[in-house]
Amino acid sequence: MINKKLQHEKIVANGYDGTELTAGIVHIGLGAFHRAHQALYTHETIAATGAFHWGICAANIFGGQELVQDLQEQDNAYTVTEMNPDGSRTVKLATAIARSLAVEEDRRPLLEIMSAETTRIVSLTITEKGYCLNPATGELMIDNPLIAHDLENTHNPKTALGVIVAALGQRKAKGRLPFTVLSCDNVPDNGKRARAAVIQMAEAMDKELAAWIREHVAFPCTMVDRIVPAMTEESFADVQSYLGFADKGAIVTEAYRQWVIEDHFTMGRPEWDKIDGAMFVSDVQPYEEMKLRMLNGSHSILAYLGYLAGYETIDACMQDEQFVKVTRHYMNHEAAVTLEMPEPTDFASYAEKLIERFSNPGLKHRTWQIAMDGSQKVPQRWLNAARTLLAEEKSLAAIALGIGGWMHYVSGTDEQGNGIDVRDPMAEQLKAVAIAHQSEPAQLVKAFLALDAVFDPALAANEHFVAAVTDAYNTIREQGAKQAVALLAERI
Ligand code: NAI
Ligand code: CS2
Repeated sequence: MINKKLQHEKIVANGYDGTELTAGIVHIGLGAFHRAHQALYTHETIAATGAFHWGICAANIFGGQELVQDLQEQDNAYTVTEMNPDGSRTVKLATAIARSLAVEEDRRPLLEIMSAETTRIVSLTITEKGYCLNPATGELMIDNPLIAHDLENTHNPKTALGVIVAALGQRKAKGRLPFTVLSCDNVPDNGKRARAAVIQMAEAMDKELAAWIREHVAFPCTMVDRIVPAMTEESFADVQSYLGFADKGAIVTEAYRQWVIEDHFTMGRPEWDKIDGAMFVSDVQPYEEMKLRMLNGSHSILAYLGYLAGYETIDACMQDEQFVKVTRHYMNHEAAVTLEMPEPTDFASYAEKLIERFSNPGLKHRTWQIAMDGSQKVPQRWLNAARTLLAEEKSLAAIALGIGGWMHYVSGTDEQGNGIDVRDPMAEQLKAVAIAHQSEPAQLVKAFLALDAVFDPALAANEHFVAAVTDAYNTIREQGAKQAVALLAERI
């Protein structure tokens, strides 16, 4: 039964209370995004189709234990507040999560559910770093300590990859069909990368299992889009003041959403395309690249330059005309021109829609949040476009400014001399580079570019690229990020 407080006149309830569900989907990564995107899509699909066997069992394997407890206290039901650009909001009740699990130490309860007959899909939002891939090459980082642990502890692995391999091994042993692995992270070719990572992991554990996975398991690619900022005390308070009660599982997002899914599932899938914004296609790649370069690439430019300029949120950046001008220029002249789409695409309208979405005053999306894990995000958001622009002898001034901003940011000190809380799997290495070369900017830029987990050697050796990044880095160093953006805005 849904907690009574969530049955409320201001909440769109959508018809069922969750008790009739069985978990056809196991989701790993019960964070903000899953609740506002896949779990809501699934909720609305079940409400529309009555397919109660597509309930979700959502698990956290790294952190997020408190959220699981909070959700369990309200029978895993929670509200999704959609903030419209005009300031109005729609609050929806989501009840597709049939069960939630916190499996911090012992992964075996999760493995049991993943190998159950009823589980047909294992979906993931485990962040870019959760795939343990070298960001520049996409290869599994076999010497990553977590991977090394899993290769020794195949029955109680720590990583999502290890858990997937172990669960597939159990299904094979029991003669069960394999579930489909559905990556919903902002990773290019996310299905292909997840497949390569899982197969490489399996190869190191059990070659026969690896061959079975290669032959039988589907890893569809997806493009996922919905801006979902991490909840803050202010956003919880705002939801509470609107609803009149506290919802510890609440999430606040925009009205916009999109989900493009490669239609390749071995044990069926919900009819997600019954719901607005979701569609099944045969090839996701062009949509995914467009979104990664246009939306996420802009986000990262705004995150690094905006943070250094003292803007706490993306909507605050968008109140600065120079930031808007540089973002628009980046999208139209450094991202869109590098994309190849299967059909004519109106990039300029897409860019304007993104500017509208970024400007939504109802979304307090912190620049600090987006700046997180930059070593994993920079290659896929900017560097493919950079390579194309260099080959075509086109300017990449906005990308160079983004990279220069990233280098300042990960050095760990802001323009006022305050420390920056840099969250990144490579944080220590990045800081060491900055400290070693702090008095020689040109060397510092070269040393950052020499990090081959982020920049490939050919790019790092390209003199136009090095010159553009060095110039951007120095401008920020001498004039500050806000002025560096203004100077670029004047030139474009
Ligand atoms: P979040 O911080 O709320 O949740 C992160 C989730 O990832 C948690 O469930 C955590 O347990 C899990 N996680 C972290 N490191 C992990 C690891 N090494 N292995 C396994 N699980 C791990 O973040 P949020 O907003 O849910 O975003 C998660 C991912 O979803 C993003 O990294 C991105 O790839 C994707 N995404 C997010 C969007 C957003 O606007 N928030 C929109 C589109 C995609
Ligand atoms: C953001 C994305 O955190 C980030 O790095 O750029 O999570 C962004 O909000 C989503 O991709 C929007 O779909």
